[in-house]
Amino acid sequence: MALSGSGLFTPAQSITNEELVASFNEFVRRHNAAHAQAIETGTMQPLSPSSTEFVMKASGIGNRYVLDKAGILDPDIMCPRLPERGNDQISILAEMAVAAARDALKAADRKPDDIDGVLVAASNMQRAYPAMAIEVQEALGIEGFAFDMNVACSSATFGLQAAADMVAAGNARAILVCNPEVCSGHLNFRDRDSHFIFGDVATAFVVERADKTDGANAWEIISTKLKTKFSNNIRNNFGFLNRTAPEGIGKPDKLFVQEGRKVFKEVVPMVAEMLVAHLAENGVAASDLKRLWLHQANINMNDLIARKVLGRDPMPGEAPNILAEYANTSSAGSVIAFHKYSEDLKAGDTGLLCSFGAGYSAGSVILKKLH
Ligand code: CO8
Repeated sequence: MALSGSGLFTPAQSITNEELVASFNEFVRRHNAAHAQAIETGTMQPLSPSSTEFVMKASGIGNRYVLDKAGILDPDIMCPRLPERGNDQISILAEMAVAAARDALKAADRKPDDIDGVLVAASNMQRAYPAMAIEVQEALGIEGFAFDMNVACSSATFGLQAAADMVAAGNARAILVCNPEVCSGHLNFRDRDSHFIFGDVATAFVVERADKTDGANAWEIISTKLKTKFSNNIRNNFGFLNRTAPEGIGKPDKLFVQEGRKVFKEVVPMVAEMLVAHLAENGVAASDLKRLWLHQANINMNDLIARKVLGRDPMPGEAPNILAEYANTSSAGSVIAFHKYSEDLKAGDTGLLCSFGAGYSAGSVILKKLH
């Protein structure tokens, strides 16, 4: 099996740390002013400001692309404003997925006629049904089947394995996997601990038989390994049952919530052990790896995982990081790193694509460049 071409859609608007922190701090100033009396009498704690130095140092994030900058930065709104579209118009998630998919199809030198299945694998779907994947399938004019799947930040690697298995079983000649992530739609921009973490983007890739690839940057899928282990440390309780308990509607737990420190401490060893074991099972030595396309959540986390896998500090460019420009883009992060930093490698070179996140979930994919 092979990953025979990848694609990327990057929104036109972006927000720097300076802009985001200025908006957050204005919200804090207004909030504390409005509750000055309660704060004065000690019945309410004042909110603390955010800082660009903290954000860069703690996460490596300097910027994020978003679908709507104005709504996010308005201290009265602090949420993207994406007007509802009629049912006769393509939905936002499908539109982003289609843009990335066209790029991936071109890279794989494939036409919609060559594809038998579409997966939209992402952290959040914008509606329950019909599946976004079927909308993408329709927009691209693809025959066959399509479905959505959600494994949070690991959606792309889980989607890759699902696609590879279906192609290997002979159920499809080729499958298009799309990862549209509107993280700004479910990020709490009023939460100091996490307001800076996420950005919007879409990636896509084509999976087909290795002996059928025509793409100029095609990679054989040597092996995939997936793991999940239940944890409440990254959670979002938004869902269709919310209206059955109206007292909870609009509460912070209906957006992204995490215990960042615990995630860091628990996920680094889990992922590092999994990657090391996966490489050993496939007889791949760390010294054989030309590149690590790690999940892009936090620079310190990535440096630690790269060090544990390689047994030394990564050399510049060896474990490329896109956090400074894109922030955490959930399932799309490691695919962006792959998309931007894989073409320069030679046929026969080996690389490791990896994801981790809510669930917990983690995915590892060993790739070898075909041509
Ligand atoms: N500005 C200034 N100071 C701050 C800020 C801020 N914005 N936030 C916190 N601080 C302060 C804290 O109050 C604390 O102060 P003190 O020491 O006085 O108590 C100090 O800074 C240190 O705080 P932390 O210990 O929380 O800081 P860390 O160094 O741990 O960094 C991170 C926080 C960046 C969140 C870090 O813990 C991290 O990145 N952890 C891993 C997170 C991760 O990988 N999560 C994966 C989630 S993604 C996923 O699975 C997909 C979900 C679906 C997508 C959802 C889209 C919205």
